[in-house]
Amino acid sequence: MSTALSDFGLIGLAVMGQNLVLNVESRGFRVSVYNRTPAVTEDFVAAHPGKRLHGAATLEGFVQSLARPRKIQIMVKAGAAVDAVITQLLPLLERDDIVIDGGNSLYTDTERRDAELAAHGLRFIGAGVSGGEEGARKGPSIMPGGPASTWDVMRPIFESIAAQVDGEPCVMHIGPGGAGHYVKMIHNGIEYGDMQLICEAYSIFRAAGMSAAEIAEVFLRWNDGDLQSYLIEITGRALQQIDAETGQPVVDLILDKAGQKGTGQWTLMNAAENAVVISTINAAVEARVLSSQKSERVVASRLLQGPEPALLGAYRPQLVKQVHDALYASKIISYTQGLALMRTMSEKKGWALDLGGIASIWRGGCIIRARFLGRITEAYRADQGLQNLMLAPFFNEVLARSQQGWREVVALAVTQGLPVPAFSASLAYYDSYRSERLPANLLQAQRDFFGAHTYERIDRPAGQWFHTAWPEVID
Ligand code: NBP
Repeated sequence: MSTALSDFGLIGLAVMGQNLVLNVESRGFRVSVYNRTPAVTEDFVAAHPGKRLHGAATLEGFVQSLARPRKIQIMVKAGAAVDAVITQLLPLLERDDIVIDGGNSLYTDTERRDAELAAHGLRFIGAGVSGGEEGARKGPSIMPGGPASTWDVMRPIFESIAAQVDGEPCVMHIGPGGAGHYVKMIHNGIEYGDMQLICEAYSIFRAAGMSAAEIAEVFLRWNDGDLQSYLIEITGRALQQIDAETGQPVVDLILDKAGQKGTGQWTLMNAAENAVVISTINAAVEARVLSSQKSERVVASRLLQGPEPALLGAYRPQLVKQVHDALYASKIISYTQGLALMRTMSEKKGWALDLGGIASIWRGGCIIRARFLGRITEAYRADQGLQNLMLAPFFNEVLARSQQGWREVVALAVTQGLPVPAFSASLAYYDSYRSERLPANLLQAQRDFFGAHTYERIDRPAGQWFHTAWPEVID
């Protein structure tokens, strides 16, 4: 066996780890691998003869097999397992070695680990990796945080394994500390929004009496237009899949109870902490929660009244176009909100996030990859200080021309008793944001009435606060 030192090491040979290792090796790097359960390492190396792989049975052997400064990527289950691996690694590493956590870690955990490793003279990168198994193997979108000097060391490996779009790698230095994992969390929140919006479009088509095959055809046609995206494409393909046993579309046989792993909820909590509205993503997370309450919904469906369900078949000629517009406009709102949250956190943490660059590295490799992301990059390149994505001329124009169909779809769904929480939350955000005057004047009156919270007046300069002697209410 060769005694050459490896360029890169990876700990955690589950689905993501294995595929990333094969990707790194395929770019000409020698890779050492280690897994807590040694049989997994042995099987993996044995399954790939002739590749520049070194399987280590012990963590000590793994560390010793790496060229310095060591570059070690941890790809284990997010949470306590990452801390357990770091604790075992610490006594084995030397100054300036680089540890990369490529899992879906919470960015605040990354900040804690960053400080802990820095205290030991080690360099830490919290890197979000998106694209699932296939992305890991063929080219993911990578969102690395940490110091810029560490990025410079890792850049050749990251750029060679990342997805490429128009000759550009889908990786960039996101920012210091936990910025990389933070941006990955927002990516996942946006992914929740995209998926729910697609499901609402599907739900309306179902109510119009369309079959899975007919709906698939619509999605696959949309995939050639401005809605082109990985999620639209896989939706079309999923709807085409036939169950071998029953001959029915697989989608029609799947129980309507969605799971979630937590990154959507983390996004909601972060938005609440920072008072940023992400109502579309919020609706998407909550739709999964309500879907999971299947047995309660079954009981309620027999007890709670709603309009008599009627087939929307009569609307079909215009429905496909209207739903397209509702989906496109709502998607713009979802991204607008995710970007607004990143902008707020960037200012708060001093991360200097390049929002246009982030949209650009999401064009390939990751789950939300889509043609439309290039438009977001252009919008931020044209105006670095863009306050809200909807105000960029391209998006303003799309929203203007989509709004009629969008409104009709939401109105139709509401009158039919068909839930479209993400479509309607998106529309409400659009209408609220574009309202010069909201009913918050009455809200301020209420607050002043019960709590003497005071209010500003429209006929006096801003910053002057007034209180009214409201009448007493006798219970
Ligand atoms: P898992 O998240 O299922 O983790 C399994 C790996 O963690 C195995 O190698 C396991 O070793 C190791 N591990 C555990 Br569990 N506890 C450990 C401990 N205390 N010490 C050392 N190793 C431990 O793997 P995955 O699905 O490949 O995902 C890896 C990371 O990438 C996760 O953070 C995940 O959220 C993220 N991610 C996954 C995807 C995806 O599509 N799956 C996409 C994007 C990001 P063992 O073999 O000894 O049990």
